[in-house]
Amino acid sequence: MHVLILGGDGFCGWPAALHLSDLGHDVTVLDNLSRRAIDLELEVESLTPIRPIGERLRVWRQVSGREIRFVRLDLAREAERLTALLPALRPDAIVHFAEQRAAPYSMRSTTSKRYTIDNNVRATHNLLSALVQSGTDAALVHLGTMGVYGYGWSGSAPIPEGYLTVKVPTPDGDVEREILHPASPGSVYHLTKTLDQLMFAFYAANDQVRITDLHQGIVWGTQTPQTARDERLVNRFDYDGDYGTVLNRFLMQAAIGHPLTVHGSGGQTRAFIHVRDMVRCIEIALQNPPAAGDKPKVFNQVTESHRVRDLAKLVGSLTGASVAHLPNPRREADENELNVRNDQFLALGLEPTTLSEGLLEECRETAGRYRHRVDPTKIIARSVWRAGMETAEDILTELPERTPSPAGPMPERR
Ligand code: NAD
Ligand code: USQ
Repeated sequence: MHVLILGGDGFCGWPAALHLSDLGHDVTVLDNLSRRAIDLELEVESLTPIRPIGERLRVWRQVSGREIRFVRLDLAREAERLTALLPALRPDAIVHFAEQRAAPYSMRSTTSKRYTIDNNVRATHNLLSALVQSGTDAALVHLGTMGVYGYGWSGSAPIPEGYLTVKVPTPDGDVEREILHPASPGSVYHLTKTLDQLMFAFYAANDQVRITDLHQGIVWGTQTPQTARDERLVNRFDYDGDYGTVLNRFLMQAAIGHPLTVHGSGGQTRAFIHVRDMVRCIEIALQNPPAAGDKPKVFNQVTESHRVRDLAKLVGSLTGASVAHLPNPRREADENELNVRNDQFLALGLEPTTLSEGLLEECRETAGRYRHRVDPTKIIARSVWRAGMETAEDILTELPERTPSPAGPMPERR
């Protein structure tokens, strides 16, 4: 298959591109490198020393003998170029990772709210309209989010995969209908994913575009067998208050001797998936596209759910890290249940990597190995959901000289 990976320089897109290339698919990566630009804006760097995209692709050719092409294009702003590119590339499938994906960044300022809406909504719509206009019959796999369902909307009822069967009262009695699960976004970022869903429903019905939407949980871990083949292929690891996600942040915090930053009570329950399982899910989704004319196929791309405070307890028990309960900069339920159906991926052969298998390895191999690259002043989350909400002060402003860690002594500071 020729697979076009949109956002293929990012945390999920890069390992997915290498995984598919390793399987023998012909891969083209498209990216506008905006994520690297946001690092510069926020004055942060990936914990892992990611290499420029040209070097990444050169090294992959050296170690695998396989070519991955690269196109630098802004999906939100270069619709005409995209429309011309698709018939030239003739992809069999497209995987769409290319959106601004951090909820805190999307709430940081009016400018970042507008950027997130403009970037994500236009990118998705430009893609759909370019597929139609160019007559490109490629199966589309999009990365959505568990957050489209909201947290707590259905209490302890299992969250179905995309659609809900409801009874609609009519004068002649109730009729059953299958509807998109009600959307309940918790941030401007999550809002863009709920808007994406409506665009997919429309283009699948009107233009018979074949679409799979993967409602993914929080991805943890860093490396896949392919990104681990050479240090210059290393995947990115975000740890800062905007882009760092909770479990990877806890691992980084444990590695430098920083207390684990639990927001509020830590009763928030979220769904998780390891990066190795994420790439396998992309492979499975590509093998099982819907037929033309079908409604979008939705998979819940998650393997396990945990409360934030339980994750902190687990990481603390493995590493000795202490826990700090900080004011929550987000408006979100303090406690919620989360019961997610993920039957489709399991039935199609996904074998989940559990936290208990992967956590220590991740502490040692990544968070521990690169802990000297942490800037402790970037750890506390300070993007608030409403002006005036309380945030915490820095807990550390300098890295401790030596921190006990499963990875051994601390390397030289940068
Ligand atoms: P990321 O920011 O690391 O990668 C996104 C990539 O898309 C970046 O390389 C960026 O430069 C590129 N991009 C953004 N806008 C673009 C545009 N207009 N044109 C071209 N390229 C553009 O994010 P990620 O963590 O790899 O997430 C990938 C997708 O998966 C996102 O859509 C995200 O919402 C979804 N997702 C991620 C997670 C997670 O935990 N990381 C969880 C659930 C869903
Ligand atoms: N949290 C803490 N301490 C921290 C960081 C986060 O307690 O140091 C809490 C947050 O308040 C929140 C939960 O942990 O309750 C999850 O936060 P997160 O930053 O790990 O994840 P989130 O903002 O939900 O976003 C991430 C990805 C996003 C993806 C989403 C999947 O950045 O792209 O869509 O996970 S999901 O959460 O399932 O919707």
